[in-house]
Amino acid sequence: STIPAPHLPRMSVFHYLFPFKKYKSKHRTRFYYYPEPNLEKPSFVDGLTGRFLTRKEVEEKAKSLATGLKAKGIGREEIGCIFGMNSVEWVVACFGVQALGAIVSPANYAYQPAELLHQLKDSTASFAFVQPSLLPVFMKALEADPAVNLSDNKIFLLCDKAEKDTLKAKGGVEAEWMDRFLCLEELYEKPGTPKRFQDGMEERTAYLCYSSGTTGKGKGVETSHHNITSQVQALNCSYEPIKYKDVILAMLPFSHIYGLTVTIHHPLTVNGTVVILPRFEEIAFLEAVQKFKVTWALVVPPMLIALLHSPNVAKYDISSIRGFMSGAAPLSADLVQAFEAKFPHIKVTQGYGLTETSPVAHVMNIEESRGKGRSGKIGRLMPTYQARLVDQTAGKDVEPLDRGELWLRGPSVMKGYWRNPSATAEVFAPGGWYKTGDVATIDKEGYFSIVDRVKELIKYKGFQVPPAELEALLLTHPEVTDVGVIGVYSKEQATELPRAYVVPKGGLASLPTPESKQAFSAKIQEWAASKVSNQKRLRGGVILIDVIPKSPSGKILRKDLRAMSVKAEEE
Ligand code: 4UW
Repeated sequence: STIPAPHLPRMSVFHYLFPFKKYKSKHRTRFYYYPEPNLEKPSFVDGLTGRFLTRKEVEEKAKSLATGLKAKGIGREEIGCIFGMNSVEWVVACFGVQALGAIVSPANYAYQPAELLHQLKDSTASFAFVQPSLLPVFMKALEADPAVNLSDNKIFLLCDKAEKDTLKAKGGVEAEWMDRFLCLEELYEKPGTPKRFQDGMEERTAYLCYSSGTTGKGKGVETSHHNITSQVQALNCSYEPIKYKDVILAMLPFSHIYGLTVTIHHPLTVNGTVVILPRFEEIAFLEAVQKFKVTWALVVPPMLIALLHSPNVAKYDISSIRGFMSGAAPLSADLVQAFEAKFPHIKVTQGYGLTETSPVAHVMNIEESRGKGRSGKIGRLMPTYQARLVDQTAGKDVEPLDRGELWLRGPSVMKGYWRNPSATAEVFAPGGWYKTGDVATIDKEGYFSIVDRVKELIKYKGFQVPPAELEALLLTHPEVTDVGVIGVYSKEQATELPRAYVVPKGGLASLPTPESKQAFSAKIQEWAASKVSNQKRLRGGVILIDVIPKSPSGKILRKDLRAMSVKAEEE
């Protein structure tokens, strides 16, 4: 169990972050802002151009957008997809939807049409914001299925008027799209006063991020307003919180709960400044750190590897950084030590969590970890959370210090999977315990370590890669009879790599020479790469085998495939 967060606000995400006067006197506590908000301070800065929005501007634009959306006939509780890389506009679109009281379903900008289509259909999105450069993927997704409920007047460009005009001047199909769709600025109308939530409305869904959970394809994770507000409140009461004077770098995708909560919502509660980069790119990162004197960055382990080995770091002044917070994938003690030895002024710590837990459930305090032999551990439980370690087969808690599946309970655990009661029932145990599918241990002092994963998921550089999705795709290839996909760990890259074990049509015998086998593997690898987003590519290779190991009920025995990969490594 754990300490409670002092006060859990029961209000919408929008009112929590941008409280209006009437609300203030009744509910305001010292935890909202730390210290008083300076409405004129840059809140979100474009890390490439330096263009920024103050807190007041974000609020005004969001309210203007909400009125504009309403004028287009979009109502509360409708679902709006945001399909774009991190940008200042992304933040405005997000809070515009929240000010309206509708739901944001953010989509990964790396999606290929089929992946995007799955999310649009499954979430039943009825309006969308699309970055102009992603329109070709977006339009292809729409063309693939006319049943998607998105008409031209409910598709908006995630850009300002100047960018729209530039694209229009270029001509071609882009210019046609610019004529068809409105951009954010063209939507703005007189800012209204967002409706206050009545009691219980904070349990409404605010976000639908997509996660495969323990098995199968991506599912919409219903994150309520209360889930998010509880989470940021807990973050402010835990570890070494970010502060007013911090400059926080946001380069992890906003479409993932890690970027969404930790780099948009949390900094707003302390009125920190967020420098936005569309994605992690070494030189852009170093330039932004130097130019904006970044103090704190949210990362995934492969970014630390890239910086550790980069010859470019020495050319920039990165002395402003006080710490990196890593999450979304295992961070090894070796990597932390190597990094801290090379950059002694940077403290590296990590958190653990899931889309389903909004996301942070554990976090390591830097002072408790440095030089105390605890690097590699995920830290203690966050305020508001309760945890159990459970023996799956016996169905009861493990003995102290033994390993067990991590079960979590608390106000930031999702409501469930969107319109998917059977998947929801599968991951919740009686008493409201959420079964994470990760195996953990806890030491005598209360520090947790993740030691294994019992669910199907593969993580490539922090991104989810659902094996079932790749398997379903590969089975559609005419020369593939059967397939099983697993993740293989690469220490050099500090990430898992998706690997497919494939049974070729006609069996292994149909490819008698090593060259023919190699050519077949390469063909499958390339074919898959053309169909999926970058992170799902089969970077761990395509291995040809005669039969995929399966249980009597026909379930792929991934542990046998994993054993095969370990054996091959040893040879
Ligand atoms: N060590 C080992 C870790 C770790 C980990 C996650 O895509 P999702 O659903 O969600 C995330 C959440 C990222 C995140 C969590 C906590 C945190 O503090 C933070 O910011 C610092 C970011 O990625 O994937 C969930 C799965 O990812 C694995 C684990 O298997 C989990 O079930 N995972 N963090 N530190 N594994």
